[in-house]
Amino acid sequence: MRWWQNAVVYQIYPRSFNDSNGDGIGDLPGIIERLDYLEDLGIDAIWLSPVYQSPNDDNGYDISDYQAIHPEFGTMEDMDQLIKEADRRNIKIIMDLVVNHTSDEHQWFIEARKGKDNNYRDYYIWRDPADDGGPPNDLKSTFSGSAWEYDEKSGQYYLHLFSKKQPDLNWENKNVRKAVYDMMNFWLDKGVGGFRMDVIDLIGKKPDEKITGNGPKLHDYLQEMHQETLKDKDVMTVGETWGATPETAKLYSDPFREELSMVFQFEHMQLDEQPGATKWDLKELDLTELKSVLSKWQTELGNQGWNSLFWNNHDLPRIVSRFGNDTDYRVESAKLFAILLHLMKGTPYIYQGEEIGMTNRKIESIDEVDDIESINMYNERLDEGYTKEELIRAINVKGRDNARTPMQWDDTHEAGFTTGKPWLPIQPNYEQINVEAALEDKNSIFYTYQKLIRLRKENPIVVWGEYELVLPEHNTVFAYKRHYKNKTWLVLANVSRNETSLELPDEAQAGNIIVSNYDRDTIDLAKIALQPFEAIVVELK
Ligand code: TEU
Ligand code: CA
Repeated sequence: MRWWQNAVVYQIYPRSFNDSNGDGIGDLPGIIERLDYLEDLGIDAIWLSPVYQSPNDDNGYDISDYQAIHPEFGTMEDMDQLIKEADRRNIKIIMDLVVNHTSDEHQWFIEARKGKDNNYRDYYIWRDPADDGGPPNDLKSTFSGSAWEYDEKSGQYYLHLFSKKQPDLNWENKNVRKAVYDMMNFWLDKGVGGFRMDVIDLIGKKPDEKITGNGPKLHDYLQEMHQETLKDKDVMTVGETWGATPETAKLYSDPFREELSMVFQFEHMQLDEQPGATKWDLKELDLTELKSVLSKWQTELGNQGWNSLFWNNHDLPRIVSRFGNDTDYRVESAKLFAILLHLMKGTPYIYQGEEIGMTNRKIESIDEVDDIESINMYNERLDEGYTKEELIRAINVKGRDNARTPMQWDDTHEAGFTTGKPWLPIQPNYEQINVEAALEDKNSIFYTYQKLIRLRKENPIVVWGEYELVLPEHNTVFAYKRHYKNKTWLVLANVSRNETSLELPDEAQAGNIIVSNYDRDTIDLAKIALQPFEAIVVELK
């Protein structure tokens, strides 16, 4: 067994975690101050969103120096200290590796821009204009508009699949690859526990053929990377792969192929958008689809891959507001989604604030928005004729600021996040929803997460048990079993605000109740009445 197979990872978005010096921006010393809290929760690793030098066009995902810490987050000494202090608590630090692109203020791009014969020119992707002088083709940026930006000086365009301040690196250039591997080894030598690899499925792109994800050389690069950096190191790696299917996930994570430990797949996070459209084109979730997608991932990887399990990250809306109910059943539904996910096979990830049931942010106008993706989409779609109201609604439902409001630590000034003014406003509900209150209430969401993490450590059935979906057609109950040796656990979750009756007369007798979000201590499987958003895990006799 590898250490990450029974581990739980906690994602920190450093700008919004904890500010130690009152400038309104979370920082590395602020994280160190809260390590005891994370140890108490029981996590094994922290995925740290980028803390590198950056002009912050995309909040740190535009890196201008991979081997320097942004002064707003602290110093390299602080970083070393964080690794050391985390290690004392048996917590590993997983760095965010953003190597599909750099910042346009990275030294490599500053050089490359100097002209066609510069030594760094080929570190990036340049093309001549089309015959009409326009961009080489109609590839689009994820952040709206063309993926090509014109460079006056050389009369060529460069590729940027994200903002124009995030030029794409040319992975076909072996000097680029070598430079990335050297940088990774710098961090590995510092003792980091691994990498989360930003949009790694894009590095094999063939822009002239309009292939972005899953390009022909992608797996060659990852195998080469493994040989040059990860080999023989006891680290975990997780690739961010929006387009992954179970088939391609196995290519990344089959241990014999020596690429990555696992990937983030996003199929379950795209079920509330219209098929073939974008995340902004909203649709109601159909629970049977969620059940079938997650069950497919649970069963199809077999021994050739490993799942990562998540509902949230810094790009996604809060799960309790998204698929749960953040008003009447906030506590119940937050626990329900925790139980559903943490009883599955794979490595669970918790995004900061999820463990206390933090909610989406509500905005009324575009001036309140920080996220570049939302702002660009808003401007583009206004021009296309959408109304302000529908765009604000889409941002309220799907915008990335939803997950980025500062962590709510207590009910004092600015939720205990900062002594100054936070970079993004604190949510008005911080007086009720905060860490201090959660720690004082033995029935809080926090303690459900703590318990679920402990269950994984103490019960091989959670780590290794075979998964079986029960009642696939039921449109409000998500139920599944895990089987291991001669044990079976049944997970039952009523994903709705209505009481739901259920009959499972053919089941074995219910035995011990392992977890429950309604304080239940018995259950009769022949006739079950599930409360709104009730979730329960029971061992079968
Ligand atoms: O995200 C990849 C990505 O494609 C997202 O922009 C995604 O499409 C969108 O946010 C969905 O809501 C990664 C990082 O996680 C994100 O924060 C960065 O902005 C992006 O890469 C560029 O580095
Ligand atoms: Ca600070």
